[in-house]
Amino acid sequence: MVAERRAEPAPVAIVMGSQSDWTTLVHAANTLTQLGVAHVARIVSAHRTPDRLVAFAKSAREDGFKVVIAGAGGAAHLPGMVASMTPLPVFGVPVQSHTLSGLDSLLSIVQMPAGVPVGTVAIGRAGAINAALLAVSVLALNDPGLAQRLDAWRAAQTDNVAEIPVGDS
Ligand code: RP5
Repeated sequence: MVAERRAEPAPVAIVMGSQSDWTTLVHAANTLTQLGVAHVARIVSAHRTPDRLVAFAKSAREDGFKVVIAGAGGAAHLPGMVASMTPLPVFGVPVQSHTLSGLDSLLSIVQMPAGVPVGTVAIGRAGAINAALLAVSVLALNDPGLAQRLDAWRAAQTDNVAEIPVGDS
């Protein structure tokens, strides 16, 4: 049976390897919400739910997604596996692990062999936010309204930087 398609599918999929990754990936979701970009978030573990991973990645484009944000920690093969099964741009977020502080996640995600790219961002919250901003930049190429919102978001960020530091000297 062919699944019913939503009239306007969310353009961004956020996938993560575990519920424990959500405290990091929620920052990507919040950033997309701030910029008015619809998204869905799903737990898709490369090793605990491999069939879910294959089903998601193989149908991501026909399901209407334009960009995938994939976050994982430790032996973080989720972003690379997703990228192996979809032509969509995949941004990989290394989640900060307990044992190696996310260096394991970073190296697992960033060291893709030539031919299957994962755009890898910083470890943790900063990376999650930047992955969302990269997704917005991609979508804004064909969405003037979103481009304006992104410009405004960045201008507000600039305006919020005080020139004079506060505190004892
Ligand atoms: C990875 O293992 C997940 O992406 C997560 O970062 C890490 C730990 O998972 P849990 O043991 O917290 O489920 O697959």
